[in-house]
Amino acid sequence: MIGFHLTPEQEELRRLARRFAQQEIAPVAAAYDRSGDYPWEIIKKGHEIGLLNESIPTEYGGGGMGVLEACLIAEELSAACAGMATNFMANTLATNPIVLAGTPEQKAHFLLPFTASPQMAAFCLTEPSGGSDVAAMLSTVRRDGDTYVLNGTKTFISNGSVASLYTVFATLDPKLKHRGICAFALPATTPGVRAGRKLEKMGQRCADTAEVVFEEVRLPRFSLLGAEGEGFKIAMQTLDRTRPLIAAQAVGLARAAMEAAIEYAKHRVQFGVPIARHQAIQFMLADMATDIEAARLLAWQSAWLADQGRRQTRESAIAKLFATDMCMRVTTDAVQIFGGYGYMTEFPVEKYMRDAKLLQIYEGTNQIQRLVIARHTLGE
Ligand code: COS
Repeated sequence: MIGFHLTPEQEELRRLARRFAQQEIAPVAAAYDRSGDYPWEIIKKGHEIGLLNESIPTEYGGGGMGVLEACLIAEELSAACAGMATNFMANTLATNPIVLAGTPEQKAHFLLPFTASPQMAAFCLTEPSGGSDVAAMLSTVRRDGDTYVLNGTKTFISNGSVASLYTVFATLDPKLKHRGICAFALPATTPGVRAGRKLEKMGQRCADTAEVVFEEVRLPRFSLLGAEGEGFKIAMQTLDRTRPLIAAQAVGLARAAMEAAIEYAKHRVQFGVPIARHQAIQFMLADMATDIEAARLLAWQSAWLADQGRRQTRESAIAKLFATDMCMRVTTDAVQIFGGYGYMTEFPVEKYMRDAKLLQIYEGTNQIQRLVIARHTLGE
């Protein structure tokens, strides 16, 4: 039996997230977009009501929620501001390797103090030389007695300059390819760790994106997540669980763009009638509504599979690909429906379009998603 209804708890969570997003985030989204400031006030409130760290088990101070619940939150936050949502979601991305691969002692050590107050974590995978070919990373780690020594530069790191906790990937030897990669958890205060300048972006401007540099960073063995050489799989398993959230984010952002377009089309008069009466506009709105529904179902399906403990690499890639390409189309069409006004910064839709572009790029470009889907489709 297939059911598409949410449980009363999930409905309540959705209402909570929607209320928070519409009351606290939406009114300040444009101002944060202009200033590019990091929205600590919003993060603090989100932490207070349990919308941060939702995926961390309750015994470590988190919300103990599944991927589906995380999708519900992501959709609602993104409908108010995709950049703010990215800050929340990057925190989930970064803490997932600890949740997935940490021992109970590591989880208690890294997560308990972290969840006790509003703090952020960052997932340090991408490097200046590349983000798609993870196995080719250049950051290195070497054993030195009872310690590891980490060196390398990571870039485009969400929450990079504001995080107090990092999960970092580095290789024992680049020649080992994916089998040499190790995953570590470490506090940002570890000597040798330096967050670089915040990078200026086209959209999602209040989302922190920065370079993080590791210079002779000495770590105890306790920092290693999983076994040596398991880092690649930990990163992939993490992304399998977070790509549905990006799909849900795309649904929320597209929904906001469609709602703005509907409102505008009902009031903008051309040729003597509101433009919503013209079939050209109606068909655009119909396509938006259809695509949004389809994308949400894909996001929920991949999230549901993850919550069943099933491997859903293919499904999460499909959801991420379809939903984020959909979001780019919908936000672009929303600007089109607004016409000249849509291109002006005093209306919200140009921000939606700028914010949408990043969704096709981060957490694996959509070309990488196609590659993953093709390999699974070909049975490789
Ligand atoms: N779950 C578990 N294991 C996985 C996996 C997954 N999702 N994906 C791959 N693996 C395993 C494979 O089974 C293989 O295992 P064996 O060593 O036992 O053979 C190993 O990992 C290597 O896999 P593969 O050969 O597919 O690796 P590739 O180097 O070809 O890379 C892609 C695979 C391209 C899919 C990967 O590098 C990727 O996802 N890149 C994008 C990364 C990304 O999203 N970056 C954004 C940064 S985060 S904002």
